[in-house]
Amino acid sequence: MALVKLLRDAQARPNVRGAQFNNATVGGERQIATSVGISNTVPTTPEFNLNSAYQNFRTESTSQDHNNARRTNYGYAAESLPLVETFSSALRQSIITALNNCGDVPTCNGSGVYTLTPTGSNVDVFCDLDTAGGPWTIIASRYDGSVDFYKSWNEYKNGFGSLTGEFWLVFKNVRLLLVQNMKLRIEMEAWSGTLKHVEYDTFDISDEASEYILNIGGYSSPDGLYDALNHHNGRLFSTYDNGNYISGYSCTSRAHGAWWYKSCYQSNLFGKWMTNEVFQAMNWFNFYANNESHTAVKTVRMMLKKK
Ligand SMILES: [Ca+2]
Repeated sequence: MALVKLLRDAQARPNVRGAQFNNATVGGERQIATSVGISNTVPTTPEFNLNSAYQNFRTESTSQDHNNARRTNYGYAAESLPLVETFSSALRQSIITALNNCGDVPTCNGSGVYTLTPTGSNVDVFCDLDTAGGPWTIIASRYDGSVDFYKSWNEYKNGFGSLTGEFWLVFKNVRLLLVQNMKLRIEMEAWSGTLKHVEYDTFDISDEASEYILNIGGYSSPDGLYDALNHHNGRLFSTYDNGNYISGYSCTSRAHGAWWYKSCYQSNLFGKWMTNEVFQAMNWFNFYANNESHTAVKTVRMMLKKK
């Protein structure tokens, strides 16, 4: 890892190390070392605060004259700057690799893409630190129709879309997150601008061999949004190339989507992004209470929080 290289370089350059570690970042180095199992490699200070040190790095990284800022703040010699550059990126990466879920992200860092390691394997996610009740890990986001969700089984399993745009986090990664008990929140906005959301206190998805069976429970909605996912509880996932619905015709084709279809759906959040109230649209049954129709929605976010 880059950090190990950094420390090796530092040890090979004692004149630089002496200058570098005689300041508030010293403890930061110690924290990094601890996180990768090589503690006591460098000296430390008892009052060190990881969050504030990292915030300093964030501030520096946006500074137009960041080299001067580093010299001013930390007293680095000019010749140590390449090492400092490595140190900064190593610090950020080592913090990232220590995250098990979005709740571990220091709140000063803000919402953004982070690398979690809930099982030891890296999984990049978008952490939402702004929405009430969070932090939330976004597992699906749709808002402008830029990504076609009519995808194959392997794409739903392995990947499509972008974490900073529209995406489904894909089963491979969602299941890594589910080694920890998670609750699910689904937010949506109808084309009228009405916002509503539901939460499920339990959320799980089985493995690929059992075809990603949905398991939800503990529905609640302060908005009174109808529970249009319960219809799909216990169902296998279906894509156009792997139909697991109970129907004499193709649910995936008629719904132009992929979902835990039964015969066929009450919710179709991976359907087509379109305004029309048609069967193929990304929609949610009974969005407006008691209207008994599939209301097309403009935006959707599915998100998890560790319980
Ligand atoms: Ca099948």
